[in-house]
Amino acid sequence: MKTTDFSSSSSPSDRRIGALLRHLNSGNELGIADRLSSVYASPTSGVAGGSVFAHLVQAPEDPILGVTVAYNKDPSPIKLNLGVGAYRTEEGKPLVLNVVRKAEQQLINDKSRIKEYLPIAGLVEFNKLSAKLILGADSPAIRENRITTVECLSGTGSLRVGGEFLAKHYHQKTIYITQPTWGNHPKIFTLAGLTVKTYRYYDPSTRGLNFQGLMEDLGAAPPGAIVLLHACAHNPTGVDPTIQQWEQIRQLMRSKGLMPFFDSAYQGFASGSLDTDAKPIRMFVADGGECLVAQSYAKNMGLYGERVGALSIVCKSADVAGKVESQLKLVIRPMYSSPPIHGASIVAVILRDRNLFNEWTLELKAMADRIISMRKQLFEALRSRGTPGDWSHIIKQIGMFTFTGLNPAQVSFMTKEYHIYMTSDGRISMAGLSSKTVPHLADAIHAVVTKAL
Ligand code: PLA
Repeated sequence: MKTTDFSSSSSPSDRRIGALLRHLNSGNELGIADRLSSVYASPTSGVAGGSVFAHLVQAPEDPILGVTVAYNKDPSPIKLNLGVGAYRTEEGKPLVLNVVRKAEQQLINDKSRIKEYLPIAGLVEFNKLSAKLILGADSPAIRENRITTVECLSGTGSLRVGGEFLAKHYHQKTIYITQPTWGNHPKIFTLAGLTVKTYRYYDPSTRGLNFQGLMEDLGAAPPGAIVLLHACAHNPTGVDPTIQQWEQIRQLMRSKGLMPFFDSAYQGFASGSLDTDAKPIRMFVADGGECLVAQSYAKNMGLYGERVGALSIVCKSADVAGKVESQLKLVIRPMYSSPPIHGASIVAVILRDRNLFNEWTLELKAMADRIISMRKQLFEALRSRGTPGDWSHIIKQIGMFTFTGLNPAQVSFMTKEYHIYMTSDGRISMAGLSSKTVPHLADAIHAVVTKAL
C-alpha cells in the first residue's frame, strides 16, 4: 500500500498526522498505523468519475467505544457490556443522578436564562467552583489567584487543550505517559503536537505498581519533561501509588523540574471521597510548584454526554496566570470557539448550593460503594467456583476498572461464547456489573481460564 510521507510536508496538520503515524508505528498499537496511513494515502486517487474519497479504506472502530458498537449489534438476551467505563445501576440501567435532575429543573424554571455564547474560557462560576473542587477551598493557589481554569469539553477536551498549550508555549515537547494507559492518551497528545514516551507503571507479575521502574524512568527523563499522572483510579489497571509513593514521585519530579499534568477523570470514584481522591494533586500544589489538571464530570456527576470538564493551570504568580489564560483562549477559539453552556450550568448549580453538594457526595459515594461491592462479589464468585489463579487483584484494584490479566484470545472467547463485551486488553468495567450478572461473568472467566487458550 502506498503511503504519503507526512514528515516532510509543510502543513502543520500533515506534520501532526505524520507524528501520530510514527508514534503508532513505534509498536504501541500494532496494525492501526498501517490502516490509518492508508486512510490518508493517495489523496487524488479515485477521482476519475468516482468519489474523491474512493481511496479511503474503512477505519477500525475505536478500541473502547467500538466495544459498545459490537455489543449493540448482538441480539443475545444475556449480553453484557463491560467495555466503556459508564456507570450502571443494579438493574443494569444508565443513571442520571437525582441532584442532576434537581439542578436541571432549577435551570428550566429560571426564565431569565438565555442561550447566548459563553465566553471562550467558559462559564466563570463553573471555572471557579471546579478549581475549588479539585484543589480544595483552602488552596494557596486559589487564595493567591495564581491559577487559571477554563471550561473544556470534558476530560478529553481538557487534555487536548492543555496538550496544545504546552506544545505551543512550553520549552519541553515530550510527555511521558504510563505504560499502559487509557488508549486515547497517546493520540490526544501526539495530535496536540507533543512527542509521547512511556514510563513503566504496571507490573503484570504482581498485578500491582512497578514503583521502582516508575522512579527509574522518571529519574531518566530529560529535565523539564511533561509527565501525565492519573490523579486516582488509574485506567486501565486500577492500580494507584500509595500516598507515601506519591510523595516520593513528587520529590523526584520537583527535583528534576518535570511538569506534572494530572488527568482527573474519576474524582470521588476511587475512594468515594472527593477530597481523598484529589490528595495527590493537592500535594503537588502545596509545594508552590506549577502543574496542569484536566478534570472531567463525566463519571462523578454522570454527565457523560454533556461533555463538561475543566483545565486548570497552576502558576507561580497571578500575573503569569493571567497571561496563560489569554493564550489558552487562543488555543480554544479556533478549535471550537467556546464551550457548551448546559452541562457547566448543571455543575455550577450543584457545586454552589450546600444542600445539593452534600446530596451529590452521597450519591457519588453510593456509586463508588456499589463498584466496591461488585469487586467483592466477583472475587467471591470465582473463589466459590474454585477458579484457578490468584484473583485478589479484583478486590485490591481501585476505581471503575479491573485489569483482569485475561489475554485477547480469552477475551474474544468470552465475547463469542458468553456475549460478554470488554476491551481486548482484559479490562472490565466493574461499574457495568450487577449482582445479577456477576455469576454469568464468573462462569465465563472460569470457563476461559480452565480452557487452554
Ligand atoms: N481520562 C481517562 C483516564 C479516562 O479514562 C477517560 C474516559 C477520560 C480521560 C475522558 O473522559 P471524558 O472525555 O468523557 O471526560 N475513559 C472511558 C471512556 C470512561 C472513553 O474511553 O472515552 C473509558 O472507558 O476508558
